[in-house]
Amino acid sequence: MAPPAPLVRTARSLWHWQWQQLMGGLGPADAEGNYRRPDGAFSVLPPLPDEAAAADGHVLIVGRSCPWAHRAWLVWSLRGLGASISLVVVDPDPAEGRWRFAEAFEGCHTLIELYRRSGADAGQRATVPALYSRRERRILVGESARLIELLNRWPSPDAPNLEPAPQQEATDQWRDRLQSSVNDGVYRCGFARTQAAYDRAEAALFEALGDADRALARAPWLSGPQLSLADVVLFPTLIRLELVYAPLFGCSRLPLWQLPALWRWRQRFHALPGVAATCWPEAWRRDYFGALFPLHPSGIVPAGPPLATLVEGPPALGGPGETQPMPDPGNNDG
Ligand SMILES: N[C@@H](CCC(=O)N[C@@H](CS)C(=O)NCC(=O)O)C(=O)O
Repeated sequence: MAPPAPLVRTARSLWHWQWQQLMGGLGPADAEGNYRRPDGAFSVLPPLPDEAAAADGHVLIVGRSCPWAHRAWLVWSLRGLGASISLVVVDPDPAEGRWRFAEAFEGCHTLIELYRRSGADAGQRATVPALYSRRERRILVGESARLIELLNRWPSPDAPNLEPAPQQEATDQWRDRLQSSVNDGVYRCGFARTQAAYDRAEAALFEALGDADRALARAPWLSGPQLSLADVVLFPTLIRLELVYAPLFGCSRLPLWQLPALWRWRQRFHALPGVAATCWPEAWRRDYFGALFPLHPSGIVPAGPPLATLVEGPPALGGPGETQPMPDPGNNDG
C-alpha cells in the first residue's frame, strides 16, 4: 500500500533539506545556487628549474578519476617527461573524503599530510594534481592550470611544444572558455542547487561544445593546425562525458556523435601516443558513482558504454533516421 500523502510530503521536504546540507559538503554555492569551486593551495606558477634542477627528484601526484589531474598527466605523457619527473598515483578514500598513498610517500600516508607539511593552511583542501620536489621537500604547484604550463616548459629534448606561438592567442581564449563552461561547467551542472543554476550551466556547456565542434570542422586541433594545451584541457572532460557526466551530472542534452567533428577529434586525441594509458574508465565510474553520495546515494555503479565504442570506429548510430538493430545479447559472433 502506498504511504499516506502527508508522510510523503514530509519525507520529501526532510530529504531535500538534508540534500542541501550534504551538497554544502561537496562544494560551496552562491545565493543563486551556482556551484563555486573553492580556491586551492599552491596556485602560483613557480619559476622554471634549470636543466640540472629539473632532473632532480620531482614527482607528479595524480588520481585516476580526477579530470584536473588528468590534464597534467597528459602533458607529462605527451612530452615524455617520465625521465625527469616520476608519477605517483593516489587512491581515493571515500569514507574519509581524502586521497591516500598506496605506500607511505615521504613519510606521509595521506595527501593532506603532505599539503600540511608543505605549508598549506589548515582550511585548504589537498587536491590532485600536485607537483612535489623531493629536494625542497614541499609541493611546488597544486593548481592544474598553472601546472600544465610549467610541465609544457619543462626542459626535455625533442618534446613537443603544446603552446605553439602562432596559436597562442586562440589557445588562451579556448582555455579560458573551456575552464569555466566545460571543465568546471560539468560540475556546475552536477552540483547546481536550483533548476535555474543547472539551466545556466547546461546551456553554457553545450554552447561551448557546439562552438568547439565548429572550430574542429575547420582545423584538426582546437586552436589550429597543431595540438595545444586547449586540446589537452578539453579531453579529460569529454572522455568522461558518456561514462560519468551525462548520467550523473545531467549533461545529456546531445549524444556526442551529433557533434561529429568533436567526436572524431576525441578519437584522434585518444590515439596519440601515451594517451590511452592515462584513461581508467572503471576507476572513473567507481569513484564518481561511489563517492558523490548526495548525488547518488545508492552508490550503485551503472553499466556504461565500453570506452572502445567511444574511441574506435564510427559511432553506433549514423544520425537521425539511421538506426541499427540492438545487438542480440545471446549472440557472440560479433
Ligand atoms: N583547482 C584545482 C582543482 C583540483 C580538484 O578539485 N581536484 C579534486 C579531485 S577531481 C580533489 O583533489 N579534491 C580533493 C578535495 O577537495 O579534498 C586544480 O585544477 O588543480
